Amino acid sequence: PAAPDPLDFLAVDSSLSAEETAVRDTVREFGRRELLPHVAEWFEAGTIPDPRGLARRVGQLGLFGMHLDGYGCAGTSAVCYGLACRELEAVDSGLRSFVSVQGSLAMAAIHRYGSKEQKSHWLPRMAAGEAIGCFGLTEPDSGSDPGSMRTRARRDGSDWVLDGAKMWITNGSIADVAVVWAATDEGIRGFVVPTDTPGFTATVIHRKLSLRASVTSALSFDGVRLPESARLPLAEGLGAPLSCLNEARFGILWGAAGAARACYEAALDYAASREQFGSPIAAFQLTQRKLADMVVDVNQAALTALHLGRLKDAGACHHHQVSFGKLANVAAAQRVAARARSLHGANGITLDYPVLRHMLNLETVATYEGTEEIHALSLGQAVTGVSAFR
Ligand code: TGC
Ligand code: FAD
Repeated sequence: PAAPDPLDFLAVDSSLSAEETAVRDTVREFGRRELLPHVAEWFEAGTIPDPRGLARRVGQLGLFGMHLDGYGCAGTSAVCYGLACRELEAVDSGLRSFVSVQGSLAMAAIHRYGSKEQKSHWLPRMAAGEAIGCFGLTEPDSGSDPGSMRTRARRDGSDWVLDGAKMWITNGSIADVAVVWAATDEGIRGFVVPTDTPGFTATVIHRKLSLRASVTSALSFDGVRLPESARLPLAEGLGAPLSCLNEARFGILWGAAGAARACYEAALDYAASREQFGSPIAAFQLTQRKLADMVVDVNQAALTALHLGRLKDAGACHHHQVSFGKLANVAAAQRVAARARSLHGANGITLDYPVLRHMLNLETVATYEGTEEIHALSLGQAVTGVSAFR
């Protein structure tokens, strides 16, 4: 057999189909040419400077809601969607978030729970990147326990009136439409809220030290009046937003494999070129141990992602298995990023190298879409049959 390729040690990508390989290569090329040269600057500035231009470009490539069928969406496999997330997050977690919030959260919610009118109105524009969506579940006092939300929608004649606040909402201030989850007398319901509706405000959250190349916002609803046609008719109860989270968590477990790979590749390059004590640092046993640990984590994460992708395409991926992937792959990526950063010495703390940027981003990735504790409890529940959330 041929010697393993250091950049794909277990030859994980050798089992990709021609279509999957094409998606991987297209998104990788897009990332390397159009995003990577700018992303450190965006991270430093704490924003994405032209989100509408970026959205249109991502729309042209067909990446928004690419795993959904109809309404202008590409209808690819879950593995293709995962590969796109992997390649985007190899550039920056914030850019994967930009795509996954739109496709896996806002569009997926409308696609699964929306009326025909809601789907025809929003999905084609969102797929094309002409409209940007966000997803409001978390609140200032309700994060891991979304069932405790205080945002309320009450009926007023044939309308609904929405009051409350959401916090930490990706793309909130640049969105045209917000999918907002609220408590009602009938249980938790979802609403499709155009962001120009009177009473809706979005405020950018500043001073983040993680996921800086991403817009994060606080939303507030002050008597936002909505017609009944704004309610997602098929969404009933907390299970509805949670099922959207499964879609986004699936993208994240692939994305984390991409961030891990990028850190490992940077470390491999640096180890070969940086000399100390008369040798490249790659020649030292302690450096090789770090690289060996990285290559194990990177390849295990890639295998886990591909396996869960195959299960998902077969309609057999349970949400506890998605929790397994999110927990395992984000933790692997955090280990890889930390080792890669240390291997870069002082250079590793700058934006001239990608490692600390990824390491900082991964703090968010380990927190959103269910913290590591929440996914550990999900696995605990799955294997013991006992819920320990409360
Ligand atoms: P619990 O009673 O267990 O569940 C309520 C109902 O939901 C069902 N369910 C799920 N359904 C689908 N997928 C899942 N993952 C599900 N988890 C639970 C469950 O079976 C039940 O159904 P039914 O029919 O019996 O009513 O609910 P709980 O209140 O005990 O909470 C469970 C818990 C803690 C797992 C859940 O609330 C949770 O996942 N918490 C974490 C919250 C979270 O992940 N928030 C993410 C916000 S969005 C975000 O972060 C976007 S970042 C995006 C980016 O930039 O990329
Ligand atoms: P808390 O729930 O207050 O948790 C604090 C700590 O307590 C954590 O360590 C947690 O694991 C632990 N904890 C909580 N419950 C338990 C328990 N039962 N057992 C053990 N430990 C527990 N949300 C959205 O709705 N939409 C978005 O687009 C979005 N984008 C985000 C972007 C960024 C950059 C960030 C940072 C967050 C985003 N979020 C978004 C919010 C994210 O989903 C929440 O931050 C996350 O769910 C955790 O909630 P919390 O921050 O309130 O922490």
